[in-house]
Amino acid sequence: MPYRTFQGNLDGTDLRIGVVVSRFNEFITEALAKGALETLEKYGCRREDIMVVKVPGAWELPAAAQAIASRCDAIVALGAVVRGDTPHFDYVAGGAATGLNQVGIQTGVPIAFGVLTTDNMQQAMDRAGGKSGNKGSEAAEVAIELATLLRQLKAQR
Ligand code: INI
Repeated sequence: MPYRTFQGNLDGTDLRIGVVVSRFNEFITEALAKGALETLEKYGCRREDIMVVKVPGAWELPAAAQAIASRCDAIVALGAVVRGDTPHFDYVAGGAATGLNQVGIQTGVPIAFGVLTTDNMQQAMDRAGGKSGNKGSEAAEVAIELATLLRQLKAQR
């Protein structure tokens, strides 16, 4: 007797995806957004089913995700928090991570965490289309996989 095993896939057709992206460190976050949007389209998401919402900084991402969750099958959250000389980094990065996690759990809409938290700009650039890939693109894949997985699970007894 086989186990009943479930796993999502990368078929983005018919998925409504929200992309919440912060403008702080914009040249990084725009590269993340480009990677995410290209990946969503590559896997079949239609432009009219993709909602892009821009906010000032990573701190504001949870509020934006909360506002659109009921209209999305999954959300991609993108931001770039770069460590400075003050504790501000920890508050902003921690608030974004905790807030997005809470919104995902409370709404049941999966949120892929594509918020970079790095020690410096070079590390951020490396992860926004540089030598370490594009975390926006990876987050978009995760969003599609989770949305398709949850769809399967909801259709099961
Ligand atoms: N927001 C970021 O997205 N990244 C940062 O690196 C950052 N730093 O370093 O301050 C940042 N701050 C702004 C914050 O997200 C809010 O927009 C602001 O505090 C107003 O609520």
